[in-house]
Amino acid sequence: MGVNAKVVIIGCGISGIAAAHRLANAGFHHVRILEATARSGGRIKTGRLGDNIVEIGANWIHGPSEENPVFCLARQYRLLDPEALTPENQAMDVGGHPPWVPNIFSSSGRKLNTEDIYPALEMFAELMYESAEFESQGGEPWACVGDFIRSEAKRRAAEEWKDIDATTRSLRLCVISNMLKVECCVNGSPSMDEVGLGAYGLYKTLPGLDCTFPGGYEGLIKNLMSELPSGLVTYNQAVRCVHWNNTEKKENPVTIECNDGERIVSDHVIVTVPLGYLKKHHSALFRPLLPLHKLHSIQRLGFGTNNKIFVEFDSPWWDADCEIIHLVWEDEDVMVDHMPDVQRSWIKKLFGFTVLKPTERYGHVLCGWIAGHESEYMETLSEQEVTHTITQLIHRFTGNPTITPRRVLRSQWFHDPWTCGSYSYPGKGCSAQDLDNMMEPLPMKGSQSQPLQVLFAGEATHPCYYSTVHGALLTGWREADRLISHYSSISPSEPPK
Ligand code: 6YU
Repeated sequence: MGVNAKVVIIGCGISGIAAAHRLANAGFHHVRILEATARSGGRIKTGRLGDNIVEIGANWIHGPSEENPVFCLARQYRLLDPEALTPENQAMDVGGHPPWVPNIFSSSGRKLNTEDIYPALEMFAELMYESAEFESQGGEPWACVGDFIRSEAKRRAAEEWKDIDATTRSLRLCVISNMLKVECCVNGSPSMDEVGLGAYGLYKTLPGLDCTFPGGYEGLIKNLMSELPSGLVTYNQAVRCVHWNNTEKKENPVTIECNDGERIVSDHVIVTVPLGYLKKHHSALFRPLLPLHKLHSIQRLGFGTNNKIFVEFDSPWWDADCEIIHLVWEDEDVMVDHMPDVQRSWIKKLFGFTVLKPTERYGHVLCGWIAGHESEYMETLSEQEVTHTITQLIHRFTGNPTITPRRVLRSQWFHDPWTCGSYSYPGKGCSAQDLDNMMEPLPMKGSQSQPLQVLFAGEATHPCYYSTVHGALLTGWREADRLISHYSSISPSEPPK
């Protein structure tokens, strides 16, 4: 019967593709993906800036080593550079923070001496490490990571840097502000004040030094798609409503209503829409509505915006070995990571740039990173306004008014109607239970109705790898396996449909 069950998957991102792949390989003949847009990949999206490939969405394989299925697939499809495949690369355990060589500029147009501010970077790394420990200790002396970092940094600075001159001490606190903005990008949160301290440690890292796809992340999608039966995906087919638990229907208890009015009946639906979309549309997307505990978890989990601004130059203004550029505002020793006046000061939220390497492949291209409401506001500006503001910023921090970007390209994830932001983070008051609730299929256990009508996959449903491609992929496999084992446990005498 399993192979005859009708399964509809909503969304053709990596989790939807992974679920379809697994089901098709297990012999399920009636699998369909409905995708709102004209393309596969969702938040894996490779674009172009002039002659260069750039990643509009996911950038790295986080923790490329044997336990990471994205790494294993990329290796199988021969999509990686030789360095990424070396045992040394796979064994490197950097705890999610690669040791990049920095250049640090300040708002008064100086390049800072890394040695002077190194103690601030070290203190920040310690505090982030400690933030992750509260989860296992079961206690939360502060409600959010931001409060913990600020109050501890203030206390430790007074104690440990008491003999340092006031200007350097203040500058180090400004560096902590900058690092909080980096963390907003890493976490996809508007501010570290929104990230729950008790749940921060739920995220787990894998060993391996983060690597990129030289030919673009979308190569992974293309390879996986080429192994699916043709015609399995219907593009430009947005789903409006999932009608489930129709107790009058013994067969195909789920009806999927599309935006164009088409109604598709099925036994199971795997919902992979992003958490941002779910937050906004859950009340229209499900009939009957989702159970309350699931709704509360959807609300408690955070989903924020992290955007990139690619900037190409004729020649570099950073050091040859530089991998990351930090822009430190000298008026931020109060350790702020969000701007009270977003319209006037949105650019202050951009923490800096990563350098696209190797230069022989990319030329002189930087990727600026900006998270939060400031990032969402940036999306509303014209490309010219963004270019102008970025140019002014670089002039101010380098003290060189002649630097001119050749080309600029930015992502706009918040205004993407099918994503509504970038990725999820554990909000204040979140716990492991919320992630369990996210992945729980419907109807709930104990119900008399046909089981596993609505299943949930997607990055925001992974208990410890949320916000990543490998997390999303694993959730697709998980939900496919749930169906496969459901049918393999049903006795063969069960009447076929
Ligand atoms: C990673 C990285 N990375 C940067 C940026 C972004 C993300 N991620 P999808 O959205 O893909 O698919 C859903 C589909 O559903 C989609 O196609 C829709 O069109 C469709 N849909 C929606 N509504 C529909 C409807 N009604 N009907 C039909 N279809 C509908 N991950 O591993 N490495 O470098 C980055 C990054 C700018 C935006 C990332 C990264 C996140 C991944 O991209 C993302 O998780 C997956 O692609 C999601 O796949 P999916 O299938 O779930 O959804 C310490 C600590 C702290 C914790 N965080 C640390 C981790 C850091 C995360 N880092 C990210 C960083 C970057 C730079």
